[in-house]
Amino acid sequence: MDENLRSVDLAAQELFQKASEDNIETLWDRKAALKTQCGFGEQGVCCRICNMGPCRVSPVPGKGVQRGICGATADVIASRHFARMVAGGASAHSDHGRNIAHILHMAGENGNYKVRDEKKLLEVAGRWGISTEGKSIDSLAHEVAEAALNEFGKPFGSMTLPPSVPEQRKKVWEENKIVPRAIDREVVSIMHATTMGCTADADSMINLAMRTSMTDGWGGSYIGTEFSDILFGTPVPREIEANLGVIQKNMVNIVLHGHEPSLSEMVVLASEDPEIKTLATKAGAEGINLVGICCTGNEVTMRHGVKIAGNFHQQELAVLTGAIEAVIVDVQCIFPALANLTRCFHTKFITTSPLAKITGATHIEFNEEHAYESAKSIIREAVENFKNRKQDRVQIPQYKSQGTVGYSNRAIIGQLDRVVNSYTDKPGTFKPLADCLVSGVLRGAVGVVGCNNPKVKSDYGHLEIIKRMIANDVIVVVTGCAAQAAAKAGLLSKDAATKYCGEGLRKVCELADIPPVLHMGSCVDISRILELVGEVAKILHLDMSELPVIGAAPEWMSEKAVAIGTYVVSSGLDAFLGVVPPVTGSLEVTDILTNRIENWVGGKFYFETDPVVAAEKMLARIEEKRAKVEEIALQRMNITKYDDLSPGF
Ligand code: SF4
Ligand code: MSK
Repeated sequence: MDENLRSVDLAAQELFQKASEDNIETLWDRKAALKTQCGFGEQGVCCRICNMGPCRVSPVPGKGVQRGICGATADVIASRHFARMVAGGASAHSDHGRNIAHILHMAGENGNYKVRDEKKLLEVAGRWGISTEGKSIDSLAHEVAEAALNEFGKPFGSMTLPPSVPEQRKKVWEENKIVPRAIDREVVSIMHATTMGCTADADSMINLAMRTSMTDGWGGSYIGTEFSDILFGTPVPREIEANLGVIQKNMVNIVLHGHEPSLSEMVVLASEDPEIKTLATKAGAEGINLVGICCTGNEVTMRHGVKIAGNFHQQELAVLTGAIEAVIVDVQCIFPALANLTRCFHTKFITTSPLAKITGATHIEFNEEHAYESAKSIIREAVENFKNRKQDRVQIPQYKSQGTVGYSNRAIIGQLDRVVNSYTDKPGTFKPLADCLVSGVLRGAVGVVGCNNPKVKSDYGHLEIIKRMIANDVIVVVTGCAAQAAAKAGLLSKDAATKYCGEGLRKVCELADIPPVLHMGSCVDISRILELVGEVAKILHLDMSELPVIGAAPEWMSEKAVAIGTYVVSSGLDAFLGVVPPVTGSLEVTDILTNRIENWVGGKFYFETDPVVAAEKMLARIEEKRAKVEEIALQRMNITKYDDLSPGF
């Protein structure tokens, strides 16, 4: 494939060219080698659940083989596969949340991990119903961590829901029987229900998948975000740079890649250690340059301003610059291909988690009990490797953009407080944002999230959708690799407001001093978006499904995105997928997800591969929801004009 068709990113295009000149394989070559991908798999109608199979059934009703050996139809097979994807994604996010809870449990004044945000700890303790009186910060942290850890295997009752869930939404979940029980229990239930000889009804299967997805967004991911904020600090806006141009020719370059911040936080600290700095100077380097990829990159950029080297599709490209001393990874979204690729250069590929050992990598297990020393020994490997770099093989594309990251909800409220009107009720809420939505200054809000996928041109879908939203006065929030695509394209800069936005959004950005695209963090931080939407809905006395708010994953690839899409829809919002999920071999499952599910929970999936068409549909859907929003809000607040309550912006 022509390099320019693979990615809209000029840095990526330059390195694709280098890879092909040097005969080095990348994901695009492996994609091409697969030739046509399996149509049965792509449509979700190949079942491998028991060893009578695999059974491939026809995606066309009435034509070809209609049932697997046990009699399972395309509807059964596709719905089971979808549910297992949800369970896989929910497990990854929730296990991440659990690990952070364990770290909080070991935090202490004299330990490596400390409580950095006491205010957040007190807030979270309140929401778990834990009394704070007379307790030291450390013992409170342990109690909160224990309460969260008990949520995972809770034997009775249902999951403790955050206070940001509106009452109307809870009722919808109760009516649909999708109030989640314990986090682990729902995942195990899916594995049970999808095993041979259990659920063989698409409606029931999707219903179970919905309940499981809720343990992710409102459970494991929510815990992951809140506890990371307690431990490592709630993000505040900070200026950063993004794209491969952040790699420095004369420095030790270390890529931090993966998801969980427990290791990367310690690496950031260790990189400042005088012993490590001296080692770098002795090795002939001007210093240590940490750069991030994927969600670990998002975590450390939000809290420390670590520069972003790129998103999912740039993990191999960073190595291709020839200037990376080590790629240090924790869990999730890591290409096993990095083992072979790094061998073509001097780069060390260091795995650190027992959950993500990779053949051919150097495994140095991260020991959380001795986190700082452990991080130091990992980073030492990188520094000592500087001398092995072949400077004549170095090619760093000179592309990078500036932007602002770190919009936690507390930070957003902080910005909104700058424009609170004298007689609006009180500062410290999302009310100005709610005002803007009701008045129509902002037409709506869209969360653009998710990965890159070689089935579509890298970053194109993210950027097209984001630009079309902000041009039409729809504010955008971003997480994950979509956030990094936006950062690379300069859309996280405050200047983007003048360059790309409609009049209403531009005014809001000027007054609140924000970019039109707000970086809210990593994939687990979509919980921040849920909290924001829930709180705005509560201010307006609406259900989340009644707000002109939409989620989009234009280039998703991971099971985690399927879990996210499902909890977004279950929370009442539409989810636009730019890559079609493997369910289209079943008309029934496709109909449930893109149509009937709306009657259950108020939101639905759209499968739309053309981002221009997707953007048009999103804007139309926002306007459709808008028509109701003001009327409903006025009615429920028992006033005749929303302006009576507040003039808004
Ligand atoms: Fe085939 Fe049924 Fe076994 Fe699936 S569960 S592999 S459809 S026999
Ligand atoms: S890292 S899940 S490629 S967004 Fe969260 Fe990026 Fe997708 Fe991984």
